[in-house]
Amino acid sequence: MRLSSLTALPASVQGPGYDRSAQAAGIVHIGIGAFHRAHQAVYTDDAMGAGGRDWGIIGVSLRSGDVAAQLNPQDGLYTVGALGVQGSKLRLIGAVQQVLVASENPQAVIDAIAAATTHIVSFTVTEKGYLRGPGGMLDLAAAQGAPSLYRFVGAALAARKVAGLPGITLLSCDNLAGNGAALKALMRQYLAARHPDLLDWFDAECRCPATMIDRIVPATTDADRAAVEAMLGARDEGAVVTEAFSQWVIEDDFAGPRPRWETVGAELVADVAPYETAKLRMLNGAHSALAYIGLGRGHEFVHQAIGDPAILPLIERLMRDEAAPTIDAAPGQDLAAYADALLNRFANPALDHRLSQIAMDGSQKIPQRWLETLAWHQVRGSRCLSLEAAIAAWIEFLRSDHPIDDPLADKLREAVAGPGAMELLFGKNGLIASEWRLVS
Ligand code: CS2
Repeated sequence: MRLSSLTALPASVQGPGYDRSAQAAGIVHIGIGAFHRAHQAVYTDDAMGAGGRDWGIIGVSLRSGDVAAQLNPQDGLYTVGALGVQGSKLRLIGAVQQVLVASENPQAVIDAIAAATTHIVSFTVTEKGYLRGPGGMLDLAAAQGAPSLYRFVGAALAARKVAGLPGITLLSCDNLAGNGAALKALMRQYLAARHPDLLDWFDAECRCPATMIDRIVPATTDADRAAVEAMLGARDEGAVVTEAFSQWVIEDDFAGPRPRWETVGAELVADVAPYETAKLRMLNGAHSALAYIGLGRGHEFVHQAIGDPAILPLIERLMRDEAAPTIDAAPGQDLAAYADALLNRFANPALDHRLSQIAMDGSQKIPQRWLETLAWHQVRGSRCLSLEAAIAAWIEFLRSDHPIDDPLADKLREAVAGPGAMELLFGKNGLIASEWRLVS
């Protein structure tokens, strides 16, 4: 039996605390993967449970029809399993109303963003989804080509302006440094090329707040779906599993109404930068190092790599001695405690988080995770032995027979094939743009 036919939930499973059928959609989310379903959709579900109205989510997949096929037959419903050392907890999320596939029905996506009831368009399109080329500038050819977030948002903004509707908030929930400002700059480059008449309206009416989003969400496996089925008594093709921990820090700068996420655990702040920088350089920086060093030592999961006595001290050093000193902490932000908490989360044996999932798209992740830390130390003349080991492990990984899933895969393979790999990757005209430069 499919989840949608379930007439009553088991007592242990919490369901939506509001009338789903009475909610309009206020949010369009582009990139409705497991991460969104386990993170922002849960906060939004909670916000509606706490009395917020009309914050239903229309999910969009840019290319693949997989999530639509999982969720639409279930009326958008799915479960989130929080796996902790103390056991797991399942809940049913009702915030997602439907999933559109942009490559199949582009106009529906534009209409959803242009609807008067929509106030927020949020994004988890991963680092490469922003289509940044050299120097972090928009790759305009890619942005105008096959389904890109820019095309849909650009067309919808034009429709909103013509209809005399207010602007909207574009909320990046990806692991980019300064994600709000980055999205704004990229969107402006697109508009300048395709809809120059919208630029002033965009600047005046729209907002792009920065966010720090955090929850570790491994790709769902068949075994996870079977375990959920046993607990739920029904088949949930859209199930996601995650850790108990969740954090969301959001810059409080919205164009119009927003859910009261701050009443359900999110932090709305004036400046996200210290949290975002700490997360990128400590959590994600450690993650990428664990991935390449761990895979090189034959591990499969994060909890195995962090449990390797040859790796743990490197990761401790990376977080505490290399990354933490580069962060201008906010009042009350305790980076030593943050590192302790991260080590515990990485060690969670209930969460089979694949190193190969993190190893994907290294070219898009490494600048903000490692190279900003290295640049900070470079100008001060200090070394980063752990990050140097991590870079060496990445190069070894690129040289190994692991499949390389990265938009620059071919160029990376070529760069590391012969001598001078460091120069070709990080030299003056190297493949990876960064403030940090190899000095020979
Ligand atoms: C991970 C992140 O896959 C990766 O590269 O580092 O997805 C990480 O799990 C999340 O950012 C945690 O919030």
